[in-house]
Amino acid sequence: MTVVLLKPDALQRGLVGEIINRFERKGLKLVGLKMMAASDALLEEHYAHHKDKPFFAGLKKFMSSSPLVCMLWEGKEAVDVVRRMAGVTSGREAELGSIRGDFSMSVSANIIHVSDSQAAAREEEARFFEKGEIFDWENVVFPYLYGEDEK
Ligand code: IDP
Ligand code: MG
Repeated sequence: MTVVLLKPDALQRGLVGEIINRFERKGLKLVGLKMMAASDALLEEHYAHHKDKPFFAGLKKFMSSSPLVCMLWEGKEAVDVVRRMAGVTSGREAELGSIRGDFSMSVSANIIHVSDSQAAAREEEARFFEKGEIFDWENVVFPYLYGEDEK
């Protein structure tokens, strides 16, 4: 399970469907989806590693300028797969074909947040989702998404 947040630039630019489509086509399973207005307190916790950086005030302003679209995606090695699909932090440096590489020209307005480790994914799941907002549904195409030895 990994956490994906679509940032205000994704919502404003009408990229929400495009991005969900990429994860669906890849074969990831959507188990949580909602919109949320990010509070200052939530952003201070989520971006604690940047709290003392000069760009922090601007980052908070950007992240609370429109709602976030929050998602939980499940799949084998989902954290790593989704990280690679998002691309590196700077949209200018991100590989073409990645979400940031295809849609962003910026280090800050870079469309998407994704969990960067299993531990971060667990923390972020608890930070952004209530238990009742997570759905354990059976994906009937599962047998066709993985090989016998991967199930
Ligand atoms: P990540 O999102 O690729 O994991 P982090 O270094 O964890 O990158 O930074 C979190 C977010 O903070 C970035 O996605 C970006 O929106 C913003 N950010 C990071 N570095 C800068 C910067 O140098 N200037 C402005 N914003 C930044
Ligand atoms: Mg990060």
